[in-house]
Amino acid sequence: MRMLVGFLVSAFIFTAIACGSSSYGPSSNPPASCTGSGASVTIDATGSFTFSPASPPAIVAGQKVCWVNNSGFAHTVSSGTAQTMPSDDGMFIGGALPNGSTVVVTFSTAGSYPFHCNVHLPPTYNMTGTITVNP
Ligand SMILES: [Cu+2]
Repeated sequence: MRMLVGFLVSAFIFTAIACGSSSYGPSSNPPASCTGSGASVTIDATGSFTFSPASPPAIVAGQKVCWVNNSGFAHTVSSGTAQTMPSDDGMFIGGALPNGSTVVVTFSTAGSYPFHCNVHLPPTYNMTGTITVNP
């Protein structure tokens, strides 16, 4: 029995270490990633209902931003400042960001692009950020 417990602990530790690497077994689902999206900036939609970073370093017109959600919660990437009701000002096309997904947006025109999550709205949440696009 003691050996079995030791084995299980070892197996758990091995599994935990293995999950930290970039290789996954055929039956496991790798977490969503922005790797390979070509994006210059990655923004994490978190389980504490924030975007991280909320205001990433400026990109240049024509570059991409990738939002990734491995939080276990559903989020959205919606254009404009957050309102108390779901809203989207249409300055860019984001969309639903369910757990395990990514949204990649190409920003072709210089400007300041606020974004927010339409699930986690004020006054309860402040799930917002801004993309700055330089010419
Ligand atoms: Cu959200």
